[in-house]
Amino acid sequence: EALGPQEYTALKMEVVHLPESAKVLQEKAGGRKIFLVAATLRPETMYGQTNCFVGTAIKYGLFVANDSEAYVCTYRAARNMAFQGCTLPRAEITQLAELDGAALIGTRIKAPFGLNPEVFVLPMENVLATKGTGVVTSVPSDSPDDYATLMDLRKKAEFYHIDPSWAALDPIPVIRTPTYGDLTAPALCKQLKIQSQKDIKQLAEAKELAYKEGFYSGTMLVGEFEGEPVQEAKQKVRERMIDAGLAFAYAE
Ligand code: A2H
Repeated sequence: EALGPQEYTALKMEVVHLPESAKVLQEKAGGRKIFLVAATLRPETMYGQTNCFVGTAIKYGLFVANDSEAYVCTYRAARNMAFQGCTLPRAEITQLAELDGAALIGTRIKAPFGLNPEVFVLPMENVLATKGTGVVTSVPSDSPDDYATLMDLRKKAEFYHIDPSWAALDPIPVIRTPTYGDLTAPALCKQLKIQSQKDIKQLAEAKELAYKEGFYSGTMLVGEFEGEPVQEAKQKVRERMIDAGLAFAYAE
């Protein structure tokens, strides 16, 4: 756990299609556009999104951002956003609806900057209700947790109550590192013999290694900053997303 405040990038993933189980969002949104908001520490990897994760047992709310937009995230995150001025002014919180993460599974959303323009919402066991927004965008090329979870979902689609087609997008090379090549997370999962998202200890080690190698030695393979070191591209990609209205700064 970091000592100072974590500076996240809150990614606005606009809902394109809701399953029956999540129609309450549309009914309560008052005509506003609906976004799942995902907190990430690696904005430069967003080109490689293949899906998005929620915790099935976590409670999510639909919160007013302004007259034309509403955000799906935990109540805790909405309160932090309100105090940081990301949603309604004067730290006001207006909740329009509440639902379990399970109801969101199968929602189709836009993936800002993603080479796959749209992705599906899928379940992840290790999503913490007490961190970020409770929504995690998935980049299996560079996040060992995301890769291990995606492989679990593919192996046991029925067990996880998902349509196999929702987990069909493959990891996309986004960053090249000298040690792990173009697909850092799959390489590390193989090396550390990670079998599933339940291998918490090995995943913590893989996450650390992937983060350090990517940040200090990684080079962008795609996007506007192709060829640049991750250390330089990271902030630039973040600014581009914020300037485009696709993300905002979120700290906790
Ligand atoms: B990261 P830290 Cl490519 N529960 O984004 C579990 N994990 C969560 C979460 C929650 N409630 N909220 C955010 N996260 C994930 C991208 C990424 C991330 C890559 C590589 C590593 C990585 C794509 N997923 O994180 O404990 C989010 O996943 C490892 C550093 O606050 C977020 O960034 O340090 C990261 O964990 C924040 O974790």
